[in-house]
Amino acid sequence: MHSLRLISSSSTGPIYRLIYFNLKGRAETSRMMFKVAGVEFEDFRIDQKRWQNLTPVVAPQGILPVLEVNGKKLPQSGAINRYIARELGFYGCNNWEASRIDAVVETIGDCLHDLDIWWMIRDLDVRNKLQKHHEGKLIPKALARLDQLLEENMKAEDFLWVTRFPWQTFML
Ligand SMILES: N[C@@H](CCC(=O)N[C@@H](CS)C(=O)NCC(=O)O)C(=O)O
Repeated sequence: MHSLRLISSSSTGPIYRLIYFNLKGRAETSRMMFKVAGVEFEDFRIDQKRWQNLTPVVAPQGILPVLEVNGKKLPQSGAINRYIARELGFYGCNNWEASRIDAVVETIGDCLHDLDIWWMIRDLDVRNKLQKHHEGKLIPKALARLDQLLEENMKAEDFLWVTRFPWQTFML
């Protein structure tokens, strides 16, 4: 078993450990935020073969990612990303900006949800048909909505985020 070493972001800052599989998947946005902000965290990657044995210890809910902050556990990638974004300054400058960022994140989420469904289908015929539908309709529509939101955000005069990445950037 890996030693559960703790790394501090500074002598006084919180101790972060991000636990996930050795994949980008649902943890890469969080990893990128830590890296770009220059905040140390333990990038704890679990070998999928050993996952069943480790589950109760590292992930009481049986799913990853889990973020530990000073030993306290937070599940759900959306909650983890928002927590890190707020802590490290990637969530706009006010409630309006945060909500505009959320709108982009949710639009990306719609797309990922469709891809998740496609990915789960094992029947190749059904999968290919769905892929055509996704490529022809769903994804272009979602991307058009995304473009529209991003353009509006960039034009908005009251938007101060040009000085700091919004966390949606790390999902794109
Ligand atoms: N909504 C959750 C979904 C988490 C999830 O499904 N994680 C998968 C890996 S991507 C998992 O832990 N699977 C292990 C298992 O089901 O045994 C999130 O976004 O964190």
